[in-house]
Amino acid sequence: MNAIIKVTALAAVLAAGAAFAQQTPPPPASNGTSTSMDYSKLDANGDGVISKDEAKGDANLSSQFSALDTDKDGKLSSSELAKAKSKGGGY
Ligand SMILES: [Ca+2]
Ligand SMILES: [Ca+2]
Repeated sequence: MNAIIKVTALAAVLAAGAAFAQQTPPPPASNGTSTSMDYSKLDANGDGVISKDEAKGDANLSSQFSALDTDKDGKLSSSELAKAKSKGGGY
């Protein structure tokens, strides 16, 4: 009897744990460069860089995309955005 209660309790704990895990949103992919600006919002897939598609969410950023993409890899990294910001170009 005791064993059955233990097993039942264990199953309940496991079920609760699984439910909890499913409800927990995945942690944001932070590469140590989390910013409070719209950057994280624009990074729709959370890979830490803004692709050309993602930049379309911001008309200003989109229009300056090629100028800001200094290494021409088709993505804006946080450092590229930081450089743009330090230039005082809005982005
Ligand atoms: Ca992205
Ligand atoms: Ca780039």
